[in-house]
Amino acid sequence: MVIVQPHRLRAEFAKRLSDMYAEEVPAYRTLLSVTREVNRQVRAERGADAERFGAIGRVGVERHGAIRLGSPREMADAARIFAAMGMYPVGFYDLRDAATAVPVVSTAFRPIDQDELARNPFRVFASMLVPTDRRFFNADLQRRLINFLNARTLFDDELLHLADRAVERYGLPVDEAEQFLSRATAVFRLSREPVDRGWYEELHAVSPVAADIGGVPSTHINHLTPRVLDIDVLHHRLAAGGIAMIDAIQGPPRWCGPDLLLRQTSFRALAEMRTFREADGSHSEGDVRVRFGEVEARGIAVTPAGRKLYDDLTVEVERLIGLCSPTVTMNRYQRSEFEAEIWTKSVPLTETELALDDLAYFTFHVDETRRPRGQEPPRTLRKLIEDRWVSLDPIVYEDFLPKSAAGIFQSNLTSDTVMDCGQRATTIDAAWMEGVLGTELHDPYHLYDQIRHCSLTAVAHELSIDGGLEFPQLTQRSGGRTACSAPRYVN
Ligand code: OOG
Ligand code: NI
Repeated sequence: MVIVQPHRLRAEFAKRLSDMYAEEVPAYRTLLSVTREVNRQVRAERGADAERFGAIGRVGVERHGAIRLGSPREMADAARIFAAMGMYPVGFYDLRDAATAVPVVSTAFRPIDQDELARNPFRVFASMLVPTDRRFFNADLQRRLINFLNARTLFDDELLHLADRAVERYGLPVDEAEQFLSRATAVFRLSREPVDRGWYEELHAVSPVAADIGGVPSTHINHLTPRVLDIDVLHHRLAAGGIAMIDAIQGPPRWCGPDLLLRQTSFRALAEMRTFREADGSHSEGDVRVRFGEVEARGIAVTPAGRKLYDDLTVEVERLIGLCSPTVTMNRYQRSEFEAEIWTKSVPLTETELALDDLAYFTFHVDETRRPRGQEPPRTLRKLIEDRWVSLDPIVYEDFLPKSAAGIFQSNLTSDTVMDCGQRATTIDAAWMEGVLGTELHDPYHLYDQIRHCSLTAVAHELSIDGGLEFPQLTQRSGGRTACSAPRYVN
């Protein structure tokens, strides 16, 4: 019997969602075609270098989606659906504490093995509303919101059952795969069901995101994000083409050193018609602006030290810009030039230096052309790099940035979240989220560290460095490291 394996389910699901979203939001189609054009151009200009952060085949189909759920049960159900497609929760993002607070906590479902990422890296940023957070919702609203959310079913039993079967059998027979994919895609289609005006507006007054999640009886894909090789060119081209872009590119600045982490930008949410049910039972049409288009450029994953440097620089740039204002006001271009200047002074300018300072993640391999002959190999990674025994390849950042995520949420809302800062936050952390999901919540640093570790184990083996090679490592969580293995299965 032909079994459709998880990576094929994932690729097909991503494609179906993308086709559906392009039908629902025509501007997304424009975004895709401009993205393709820019990628083609960058490839023609930079040749093989354009593929340093991923083969063009991967980058061309690469998307992330964003979904917003209401309750622990919905989150746990989503985890089952994504597990069927080889997507596992990675990272914990608390957007309630961001400068632009949003009443959600999030994780990202994504493939975690390198071979799986290479096959199809589709990932989904999944946010969950926190109705128990008193800073946003008073006791009465919390109770009614939870009742509303508990009364709805986003993922039906048949879909969940198919998902569990796919996990057990590592895929599904063709007919069941079809069932699974069409049901899973349908969950995220924009519903035409009337929305209760009073309820929606009551939540909207607290937070537009709360209304988008808890004000309607179903869910929908919020946005899908293609990956572009030059985000500055793309931003410029879309803006010049009359698409209302948000001003900023979120994340690191454009600068002369290696691309790090993630840079994102989006076009403003578009008005979509929805039917509302009024208090007297009559129906009326209205505009809702919640869904938008986003695009992203991915760079190298950073180590905890690299991340601290990034976070510190972000704060420092804000501080310096704050010091200059209001005497000097900078436009977007001046601001990003200023930021790039600070980066150039503070961040190593080459991949090799980033590796030597343990600021970013790479895989290493013995460089047969440059490796010194007739010498004993050194025992430290530093010496192996300095003496050119090994060359390095960047490990791509596969995750998200909470500040950018909060910025993306907020930049697309028409009003602010109302918070009562006198109230205490409910304590919700990664361990809590892991309990909700009922499955391991992976730490992104450990995933990157493991990829680096495996490549260095292979280097040590190849160079017969007995007794091991010295290189930076994270301290392991309980449960330990999984073995470095070849791909678990073949196409
Ligand atoms: C999610 C916003 C975060 C990103 O790319 O950082 C996000 C949302 O709007 O639901 O998608
Ligand atoms: Ni996004």
